[in-house]
Amino acid sequence: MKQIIYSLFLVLAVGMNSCKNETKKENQATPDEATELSSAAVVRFGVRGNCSMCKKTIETAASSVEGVLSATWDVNRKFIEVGLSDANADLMPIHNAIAASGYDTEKVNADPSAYEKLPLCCQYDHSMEMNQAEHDHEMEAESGETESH
Ligand SMILES: [Cu+2]
Repeated sequence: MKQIIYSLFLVLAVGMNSCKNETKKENQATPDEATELSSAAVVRFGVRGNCSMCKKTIETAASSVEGVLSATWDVNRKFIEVGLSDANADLMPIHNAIAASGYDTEKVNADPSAYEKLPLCCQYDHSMEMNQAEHDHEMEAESGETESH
């Protein structure tokens, strides 16, 4: 239990320190809210990034694509959930828009010059795992525990 609490704290602390000039989180739609739209399809795919500034850039890029109703990027697990007006819509324009803004997706690598222009704190690791499972952070904490009696 302690480990889980510790790792949650660690994730929060890392997230808060990663960008000093990050803007306040606003209009955060949860995945649950998005799936309640009965006429819309929601798709999920991996996108790399670091912080809430990245989140804003990624979501703005995805939202600029026609047919995208909502876009919510998960900072901890590195994926985006995109609400589509048409369930059969081609996803490549969304991948391309995100890549053009400087971020790697599962299918398209970031435009290198856009990546270079990102704030230093947003220049994420290109080997970062995308679409992470929820329990991954628990495992990281295990190695850091040095308890003695
Ligand atoms: Cu960032």
